[in-house]
Amino acid sequence: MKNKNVNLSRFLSLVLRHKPQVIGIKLDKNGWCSVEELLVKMNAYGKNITIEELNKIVASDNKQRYAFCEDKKRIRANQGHSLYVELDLKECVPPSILYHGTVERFIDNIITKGLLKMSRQHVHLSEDIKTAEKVGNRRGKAIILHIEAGRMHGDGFKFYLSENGVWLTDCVPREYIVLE
Ligand code: HQG
Repeated sequence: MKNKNVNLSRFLSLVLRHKPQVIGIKLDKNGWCSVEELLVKMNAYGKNITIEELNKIVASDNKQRYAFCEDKKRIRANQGHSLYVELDLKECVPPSILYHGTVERFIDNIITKGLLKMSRQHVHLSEDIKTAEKVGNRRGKAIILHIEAGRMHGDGFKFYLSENGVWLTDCVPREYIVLE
């Protein structure tokens, strides 16, 4: 059951952040899609899921990746999109230091070009080292970069805090990156 939900959650991430066309749905400009249509199309695609299972995934996802709108008729991913969607992110003042977990093979490039958003809409940063370690460990042995977010903000860079607590920014120039 747990594995089934992990699988479904991964699939939801694909559909709601990257490729809704896989099951033939469209997201609106804010990233929302109809819950009813999502369930029908996922089941038609062979991903058996009930509304109860979807509710459970949304409520228990370890990173709160998904959210329902108020009347629960629509659903979207809170962040992490590669598709362009307007999330109406809250611009916020960041803490003085934020963290980014990456791996050795990217370091030379990061030192040359800074942190870039690559295929996503933003560079993702976290408030704690543990989260950054998890993010980096997805790709190998995590290397943690300390980002001088307070100084960046003072210099005019914008920061956003997603609904699920991920700090987002457009890029991090190399001079704000401290390699530990
Ligand atoms: C790296 C997951 C070379 C960057 C995670 C990262 C996170 C560069 C990769 C969320 C670079 C992009 C985001 C440069 C950045 N040259 N490599 N100039 N600038 N990179 O997946 O931060 O499970 O787009 O270090 O837990 O790894 O999807 O970003 O390694 O929260 O919810 O390029 O995705 O969450 O990879 O992960 P990603 P990320 P979910």
